[in-house]
Amino acid sequence: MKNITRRQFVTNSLQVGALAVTGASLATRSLASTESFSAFQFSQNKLPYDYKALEPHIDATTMEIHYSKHHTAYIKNVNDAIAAENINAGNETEFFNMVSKVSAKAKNNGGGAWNHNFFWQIMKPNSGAPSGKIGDAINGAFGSFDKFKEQFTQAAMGRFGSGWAWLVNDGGKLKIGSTANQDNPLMDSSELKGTPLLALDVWEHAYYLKYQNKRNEYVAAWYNLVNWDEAARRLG
Ligand code: MN3
Repeated sequence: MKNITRRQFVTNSLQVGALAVTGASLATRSLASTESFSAFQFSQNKLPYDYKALEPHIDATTMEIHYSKHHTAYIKNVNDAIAAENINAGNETEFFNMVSKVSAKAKNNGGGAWNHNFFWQIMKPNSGAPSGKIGDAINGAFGSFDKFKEQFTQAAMGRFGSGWAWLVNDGGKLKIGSTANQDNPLMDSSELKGTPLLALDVWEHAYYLKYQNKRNEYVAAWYNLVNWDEAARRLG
């Protein structure tokens, strides 16, 4: 008797399941024809160097966990949220322009997806001081590279809890600031606005294995890794 009941239950469930699938695909089709639903999804850029390339300043284990666990999870979670919420953005810019209207899951993971793709790109092994047009821009805006580092370090150290320090180009003016959590200057909700030129991840997951509570040592070491050519390219 129990077996028959169970079999009947399974059969009913399958029928309900089939109806649900039919209903969902009809809904998707009608949405696609009336609202031109976009299938934009974030993707994880390939790391431009191997995990140990930034040693001794950032260790290989931190890089591996940061890239393959944290960043990968942000990408998956934002894409799940985009699909679940039918977020109709055509690209990253549109997504961040409407980010105040999406769920916290979509916003936080979308920020995490974009910020880390950017972060990997603006680092490289064995960098030095900025030169050429980005050097001139830094000197013009902050007085000197040392004064820039002082202000940027303050932004990174002053961010309480998790977040990011940024150098942005706001309409031709270079500015330093910070954001909480995975917020970034592209978000419609962000107080700090502008085109990102540099970013520094100050979440503990970015440094704790090697530096423990010494965020200041991580920030100081990071200046050896800044990809100034990439910052110059983004300055335009
Ligand atoms: Mn991170």
